[in-house]
Amino acid sequence: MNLIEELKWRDLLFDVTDPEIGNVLENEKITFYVGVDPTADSIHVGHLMSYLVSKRLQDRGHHPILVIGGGTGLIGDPSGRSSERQLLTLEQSLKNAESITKQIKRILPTAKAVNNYDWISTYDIISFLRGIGKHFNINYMMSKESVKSRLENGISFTEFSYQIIQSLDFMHLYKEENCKLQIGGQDQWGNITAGLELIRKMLGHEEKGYGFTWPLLIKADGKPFGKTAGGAVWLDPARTSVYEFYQFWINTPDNDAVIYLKKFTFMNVEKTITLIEEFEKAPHQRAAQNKIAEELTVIVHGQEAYDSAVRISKALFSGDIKSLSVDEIKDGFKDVPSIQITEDMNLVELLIEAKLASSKREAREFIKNNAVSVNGEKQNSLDFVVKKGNAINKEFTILRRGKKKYTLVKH
Ligand code: 629
Repeated sequence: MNLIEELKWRDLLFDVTDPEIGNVLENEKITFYVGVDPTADSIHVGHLMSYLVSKRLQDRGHHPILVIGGGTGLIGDPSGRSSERQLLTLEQSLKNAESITKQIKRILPTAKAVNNYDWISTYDIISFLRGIGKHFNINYMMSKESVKSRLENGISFTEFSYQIIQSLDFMHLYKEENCKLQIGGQDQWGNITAGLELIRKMLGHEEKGYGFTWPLLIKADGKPFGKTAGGAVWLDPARTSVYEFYQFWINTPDNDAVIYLKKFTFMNVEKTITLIEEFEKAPHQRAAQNKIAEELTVIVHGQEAYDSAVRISKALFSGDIKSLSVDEIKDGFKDVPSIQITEDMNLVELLIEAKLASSKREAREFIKNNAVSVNGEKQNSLDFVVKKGNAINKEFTILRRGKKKYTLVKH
């Protein structure tokens, strides 16, 4: 299977500007690019596809350029948005660009990363309007989905102009880096084709660039990919802990698992097919989810962080939390119900306070039946007192009733 066939098989091709790109990718090693705007100081799983598709191209010998939109981030892409964006300050945009660059370089360590502020900021208004603006027809610009869909509710001249700025990037990279291809999500089609147009008009009609897009990811339940009850799933471990990131993938519904396996993992096609068969025979064993979670956690956070996430998950499942570090416990118990106590407390009363038992009688039953553990150790004495002095890090105690019911007690 060649690259384009593989991308099709994985359902990663939505549109191509020219079917000839298949042969180009087969016969040449080309430079290509993908861009991101630094709207926050971290990217989230919704941005991941750019770098995973780039990795697939790089693994076949093509050369990625990662454009971090310190400049375009100051303008605001209207693509896929129903309303005007809040403007970023220059300081924010450049600071965000810096931290996003680090994240992306972890995924693609050998790729070249550039900030488009470096060239966009050099244009003055007269040379921009005369030299670039003359190549853009207003009707053409208004026919782009990103603009057309906004005409009723309004769009500023700033966002309207965005496609020109992204086109400048493609032309700049085409000229300076011999970059022949731009890739992006489905919503980027208008910006990518505008760039190709500018390349032909300014650099000559014999010049040939390419573009392709991948489809927007929609979950089997119709909801957008990448959002949980807690909001976006970020790559920055300070926003979304590695354990939460791992759990996000582990919780992939069975209905989405085969699709994710194809789109997100890097096993070759044969191995992927074998795993799909295995998964479909025994979905309860969750082979697909485990593989997806493993590969993505390792790619984004590294092997050690992945091992730690697995350790936390196993410990939560088995109740053996003694093997965890304080930080691992903090990560693993972040979403577990918690209560605050100000004094040492008898276990019977504490179980009621924690809503793990509904009465003293029930609490005593649980304790006598060996169903209660404190910090990973079974407690069957009715007189047991939970003390701050014995708390983990002198901060918290973990109560467990039965297999699954946990409460984090904060002292
Ligand atoms: C300068 C900036 C360029 C080329 C591209 C860009 C960024 C682009 C954009 N992309 C989205 C973003 O940054 O806004 N104008 O949030 C986002 N992208 C990933 C996928 C996307 C797209 O980062 O392409 O389709 C989401 O799946 O929306 O010279």
